[in-house]
Amino acid sequence: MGTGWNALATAVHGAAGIAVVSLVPWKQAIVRAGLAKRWSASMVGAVALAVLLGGALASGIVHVIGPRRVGDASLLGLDLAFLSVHVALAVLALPLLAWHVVARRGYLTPPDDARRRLLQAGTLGAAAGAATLALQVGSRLAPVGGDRRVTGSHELGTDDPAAMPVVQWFTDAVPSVDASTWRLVVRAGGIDRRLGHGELADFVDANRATLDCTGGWYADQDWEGVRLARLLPHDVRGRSVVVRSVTGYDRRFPLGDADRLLLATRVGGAELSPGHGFPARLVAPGRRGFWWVKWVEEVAVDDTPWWWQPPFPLQ
Ligand SMILES: Nc1nc2c(c(=O)[nH]1)N[C@H]1C(S)=C(S)[C@@H](COP(=O)(O)O)O[C@H]1N2
Ligand SMILES: [Mo]
Repeated sequence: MGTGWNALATAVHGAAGIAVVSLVPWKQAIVRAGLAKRWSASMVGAVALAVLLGGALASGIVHVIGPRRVGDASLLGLDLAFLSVHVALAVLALPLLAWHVVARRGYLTPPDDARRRLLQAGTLGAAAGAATLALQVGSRLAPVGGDRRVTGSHELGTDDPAAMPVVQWFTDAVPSVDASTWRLVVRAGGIDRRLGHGELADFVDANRATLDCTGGWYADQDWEGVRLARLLPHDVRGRSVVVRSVTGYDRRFPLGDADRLLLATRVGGAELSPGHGFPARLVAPGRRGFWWVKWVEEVAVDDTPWWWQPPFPLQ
């Protein structure tokens, strides 16, 4: 699941980047005329925007074709990969971009020019699409930047969990969980079921799955634990299942996914490390890393639609 959409989203995103780069020669005249004027607040904003976008484009390109990391630095627990720099600069640029567009409204061309504009945009889109395709085919034939997935992520720590990065959302940190007092609570149909670590570790459902972090790396591992569906009553009713960490971090899934979701207690044949989610962490095949809730303490079925949550974890 998701792989087709991921590939499409990655391709569209790449094509948009190429389109922006290819517009630079055309926009140069406008930029030069703008810079010739007296310095104003809006000009400072435009220059800052250009710097941020330039940096975002450069780091995006380096992520695709270049080395994987900016040294070994770690920022707020995130792996400081080129992709993180790319995302950070793009997020910083967003408010400036909105302001720039609003401030320049008066420069927009009159409506009778709309047809020509549309044709230009269409041509640009098609050309950027063709260039992206050529790049993708080209990088298959002559691989640069090493082994990458359709999401653009680089392989790191496959079959070697100790070499796999430990990643938290910047709002979260590795807790120390005492397995002797820890209980998994499963709430469904008005009944709470509690399982201790020993009980949970008895299950041997296995799944080889790819953890693919939006920070730009992925790893294949052999995960072992219990399928969520096995913990729920056979006649369970509800629309979604929410999986919550001892830290409060949670993600909600369609109830129909319970069969594919694995609550893992082991990886690569050994107990999970604290960083990777001890005593139990979710394995959500086909979904990006941020769905793989670590340090799970609660699994609850209710009638909330699964999409009733922020697109990214915010807590
Ligand atoms: N409780 C909790 N689970 C979490 C996160 C988090 O911040 N808190 N981060 C997610 C993200 S973004 C990723 S990529 C994976 C990383 O798993 P790992 O640290 O085992 O490599 O955990 C996910 N599970
Ligand atoms: Mo992630």
